[in-house]
Amino acid sequence: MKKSVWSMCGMCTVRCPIRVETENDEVTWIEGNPHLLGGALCAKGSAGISLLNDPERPQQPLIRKGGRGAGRWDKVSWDTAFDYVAEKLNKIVDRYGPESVMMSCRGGPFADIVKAFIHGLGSPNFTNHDSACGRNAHHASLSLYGVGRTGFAYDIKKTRHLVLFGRNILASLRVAEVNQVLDMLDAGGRLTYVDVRQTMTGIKANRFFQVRPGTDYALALGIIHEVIREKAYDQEFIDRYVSDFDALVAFVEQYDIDWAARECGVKAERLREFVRELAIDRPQVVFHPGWMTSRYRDSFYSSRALHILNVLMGNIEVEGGQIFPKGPGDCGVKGLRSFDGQIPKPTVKRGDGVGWKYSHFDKGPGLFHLFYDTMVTEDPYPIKGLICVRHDPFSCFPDPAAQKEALDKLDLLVAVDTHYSEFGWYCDVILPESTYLERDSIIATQKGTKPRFICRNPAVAPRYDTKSLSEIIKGLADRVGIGHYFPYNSTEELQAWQLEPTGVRIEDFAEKGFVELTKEPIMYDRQKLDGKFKTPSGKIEIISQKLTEAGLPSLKPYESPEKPPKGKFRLVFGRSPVHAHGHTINNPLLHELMPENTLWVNRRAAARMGVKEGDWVEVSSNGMVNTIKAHVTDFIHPEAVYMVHGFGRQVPLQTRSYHAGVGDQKLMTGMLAAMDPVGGGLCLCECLVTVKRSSKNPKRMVEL
Ligand SMILES: Nc1nc2c(c(=O)[nH]1)N[C@H]1C(S)=C(S)[C@@H](COP(=O)(O)OP(=O)(O)OC[C@H]3O[C@@H](n4cnc5c(=O)[nH]c(N)nc54)[C@H](O)[C@@H]3O)O[C@H]1N2
Ligand SMILES: Nc1nc2c(c(=O)[nH]1)N[C@H]1C(S)=C(S)[C@@H](COP(=O)(O)OP(=O)(O)OC[C@H]3O[C@@H](n4cnc5c(=O)[nH]c(N)nc54)[C@H](O)[C@@H]3O)O[C@H]1N2
Ligand code: SF4
Ligand SMILES: [Mo]
Repeated sequence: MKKSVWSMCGMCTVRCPIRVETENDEVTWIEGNPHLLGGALCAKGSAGISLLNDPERPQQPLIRKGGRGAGRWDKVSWDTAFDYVAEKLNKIVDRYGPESVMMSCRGGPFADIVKAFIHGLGSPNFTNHDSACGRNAHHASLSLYGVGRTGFAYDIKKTRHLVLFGRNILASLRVAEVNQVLDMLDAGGRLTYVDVRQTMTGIKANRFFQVRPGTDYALALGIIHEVIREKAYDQEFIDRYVSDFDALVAFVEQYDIDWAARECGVKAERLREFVRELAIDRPQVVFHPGWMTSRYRDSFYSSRALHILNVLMGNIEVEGGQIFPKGPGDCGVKGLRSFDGQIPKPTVKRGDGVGWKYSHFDKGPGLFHLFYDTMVTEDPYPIKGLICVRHDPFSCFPDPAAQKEALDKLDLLVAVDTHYSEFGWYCDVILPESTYLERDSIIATQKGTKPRFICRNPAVAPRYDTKSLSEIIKGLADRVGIGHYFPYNSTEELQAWQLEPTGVRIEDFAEKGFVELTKEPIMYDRQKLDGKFKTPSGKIEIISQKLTEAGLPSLKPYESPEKPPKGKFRLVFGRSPVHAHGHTINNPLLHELMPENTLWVNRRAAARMGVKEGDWVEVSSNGMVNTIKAHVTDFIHPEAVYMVHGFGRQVPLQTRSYHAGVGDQKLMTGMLAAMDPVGGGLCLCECLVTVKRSSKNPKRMVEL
């Protein structure tokens, strides 16, 4: 029998809306939801079928029987696995208190149920991956506007000039955003791209600045200086909504465009030309603050400077600029009922110090990497249990060996994952979640000018003995005495419970896979934005009161990044359009498209080392040595080498990806605590590596 099912892709965390066709319980076709994406899907999304049918994933709950990481497992029933985990959790709670359990979940709309579990247990320690992703950009946004990274949507389609610093938007992608960029270019919009290497985005751009690694802050300061000198800013918007503009003017006095050009290694005249264009294109100009920009010591300040440029452009709540995402409330509709919203927040202080030791950080998910220190010192209290849902800390954070040392102090490690993650392989228990094609999820809200509710429906029956997250949470909750927070026995009951206050019914999703909460896009009156900026003063704060109270500068003087000594390079990293971090590397189809990563090396630097395209090179840092093939190119700054993140996996049951390529995070030895003290992001780009030609290369014959 043929079926058409509305769902959401799960091959990466973007969760694009999709339509899936099935025949006799087999998936025959996947496409982007035609109502929202015009059918478009990325390579990873299309490879979902080969995830579904891949036997190299956990097929039933597993309990470790050898030492941690030894790879010897007992295959058990769900009841046995739930009982095992619950018994350990109950023991930890009895002995150390509930705060000794922490839970991490890769953010997004489905995290609600995970937060509810850990808060229901009585622990404040919910966390996620973000200190290795967007925390600097998030905290920069909070310090300026009082709203976080998701506090604005970028109206890229209608923008006249999109400016991207290390935001490789066409490769590190979201399908809807790629469509918008292409539409914007077709309509004559401009794209300016800044990176240390050429990328898929750079080659589509009208202008590409190849900068010296780590100098984005200098570039942004120089641009601010020139924008102010040329009076290319929105005076009226600034007078109305911005505090301490004068402090900004005085601060950037020293950073003129010629200085910035010299510091970054780009041409001053091209920068001037760029600023003259901004003057014409504003307010329809978007400076993307960097998703994760590049993780340098001062990335918080470079991201903040990019946010400041948006403010100078006056691009807030205008078409083609930054728009406040609207929610159900803006449409006169009550929001979905939240699981976490029903539960009193635990009052005990967080184990990572966020909110008390570090008062300027957003309490929300805190900062995962800080828990490693807590595990070792047991200050402010011991951490004894860790459950990771859809999160692989050994891929996500630097130095897995150091992480293991800290984790060895814990009594319980659990992975809830669709794959064998590197972390899962080290755990005591793996609870396998069904893939997105085999399961439903809780209903989610997607905010925007036209907010909507959206849901994921199972396309086919689970291939193996796996469960959905809501079933897993319920199974555990019942056994640790908090089942009443999860009042459902089936998906129908769960979704009905969520939808109850909204007036929307589950049948309403049948037509398009989502329910739009407004017919027309909603924009606020730009003259009445008071109250929208949630800073202490209610203004856009150039000098942030919160940072000042924490004794931290809002405008930090620029410091030039270290130049790598001879033989060393700065290790930078990024994504491939055909992989999502580490978890698609073993996917049969995607592995075929990109089986391993390479090390990009600048042609002149390679010539000095006698390295040619395809040669093996040894890349090492602090005693960690790896061998990888070189990709020799003119299109990377000579101070940097680059690799795609996610490779170098070490799970033997994943035969395609086992030891294929190199994991950049494994080279970042000793960097688990290397945090930007103001932004909270890990300084992943501050790793210098030594590169040399490997003895593994076949001897070249000498031509006579
Ligand atoms: N050195 C270095 N470190 C980095 C990065 C880098 O480029 N270099 N990138 C950083 C960035 S931007 C990020 S976002 C993080 C990402 O770090 P993670 O969040 O750890 O990465 P992912 O691979 O997206 O997902 C983690 C786990 O989710 C599992 N998973 C996938 N789908 C599902 C599902 O449907 N259900 C469940 N339960 N599990 C699922 C995967 O199998 C994987 O084990 O890493 C960061 N760390
Ligand atoms: N296909 C695919 N798409 C994805 C993901 C995925 O795994 N696969 N992951 C998603 C996630 S979680 C995230 S966070 C986003 C990340 O989206 P992006 O931030 O756009 O991601 P990256 O590919 O990591 O790009 C980082 C870029 O920074 C550059 N860079 C390094 N140093 C500097 C510097 O000093 N200055 C400048 N200007 N650039 C520098 C690198 O060369 C690289 O091109 O992508 C998302 N989209
Ligand atoms: S960007 Fe690609 S992999 Fe990610 S959710 Fe969308 S279609 Fe799926
Ligand atoms: Mo990310």
